[in-house]
Amino acid sequence: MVKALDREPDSWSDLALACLAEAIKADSVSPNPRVGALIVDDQRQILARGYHRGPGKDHAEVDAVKNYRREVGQDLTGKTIVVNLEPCSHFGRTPPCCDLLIEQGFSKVIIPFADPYHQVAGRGIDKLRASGVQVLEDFGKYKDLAAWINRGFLKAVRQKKPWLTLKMATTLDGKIADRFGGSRYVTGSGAREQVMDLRQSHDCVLVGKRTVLLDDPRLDVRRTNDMSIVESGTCKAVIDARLEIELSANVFDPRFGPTFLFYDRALKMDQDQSVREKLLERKKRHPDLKCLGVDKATAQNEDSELDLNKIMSCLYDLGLYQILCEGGSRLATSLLEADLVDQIVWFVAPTLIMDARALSVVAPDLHTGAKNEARAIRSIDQVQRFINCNVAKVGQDTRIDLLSGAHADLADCPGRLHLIK
Ligand code: AOF
Ligand code: ZN
Repeated sequence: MVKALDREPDSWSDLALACLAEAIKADSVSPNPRVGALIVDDQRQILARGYHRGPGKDHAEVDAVKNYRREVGQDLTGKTIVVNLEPCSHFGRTPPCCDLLIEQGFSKVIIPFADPYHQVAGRGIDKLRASGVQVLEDFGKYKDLAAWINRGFLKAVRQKKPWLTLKMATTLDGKIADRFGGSRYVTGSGAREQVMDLRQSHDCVLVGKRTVLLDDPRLDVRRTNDMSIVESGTCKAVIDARLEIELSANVFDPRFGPTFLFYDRALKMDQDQSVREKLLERKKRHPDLKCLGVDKATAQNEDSELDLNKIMSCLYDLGLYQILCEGGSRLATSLLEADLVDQIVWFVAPTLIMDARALSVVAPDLHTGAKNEARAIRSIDQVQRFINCNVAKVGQDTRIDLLSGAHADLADCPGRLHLIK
């Protein structure tokens, strides 16, 4: 996944990029951030590298120090360390990194920004400076990329909500399936390969009931390696308010990874034996299945859906900070209406279905019913607008990367990912 830089770093900015390349060697480390570290000398030569491999494992700084000792020597006096997050100052799963850096005699620490995590939040910087270590908050032109690779962590720590990416695959006329629900292979193999990357780099794949009923997706990661197929599971979240998904569905197959099932909390367990039985059956098939009861958005409305804000909060509480929603149209529409979408990856195939009844990618009128039709009528000045960050050709398809207006500061990132990947 990570290519070595093809030239020697000639500025702090290039070291910043090399540091980010270390950080993203780990795919998903939630609830922790992706962190890389470089130990460099006065000539800005990289002497040792390190990165964080996941909760409970060494922090990047510790990994780099261990690698330095193994590969270079014991004395770190006067060295500089480049880290893509403020060194921690707290006893968490591991001891404070700032103490280690002080003990080892580092003279300079270069970071992009302070860690917003409440246990750190500037204390690491203060402690280092109080001990005479120079701390520079300077990742130059790569400060936004540093924020991008930790967008899940940063949003979760600041807002107690995960980062939500919506993936769409449509025809030119905005259809995700034909009128019979057939949706396989809207886009080509290149786009599907990129969806595997998205699944791998997110902590959890979220889908609605209808997608499961229509497609019975596995939502796992499949890659072709030397003619053989390598499969790995993903964590999945499925919204099935009334427990209508068949027990035999792939989302309940433990071979494809852990699953969270969100259902309507108002379903009466004691009164309705079948609800209890359905939950038990599902847990029997999938030992890692967690069933979570959630309130409806509006209790008085029968048609109303589960409260998506609550589901997002649950995912946050579970330590899942970067969520990929893979449909369907109803869930996507509701997430967009609730203003919960941070990023959209939209694949468009060069095809037209030309059937008005084919399933549209976002279509509120399908589920709000006639009584809510007035809500669905919007004039052109009421459109939801996104920032167009990057457009790329993927085989015959087009990938459009979009961000919500709240993330304008990250708008250049999707087009610059090749710098670190
Ligand atoms: C990491 N890796 O390389 C750095 C982190 O409880 P712990 O020990 O896992 O600490 C997690 C916190 O430490 C994390 O939320 C972040 O604020 C800080 N820095 N974390 O996982 C690292 N440098
Ligand atoms: Zn640390």
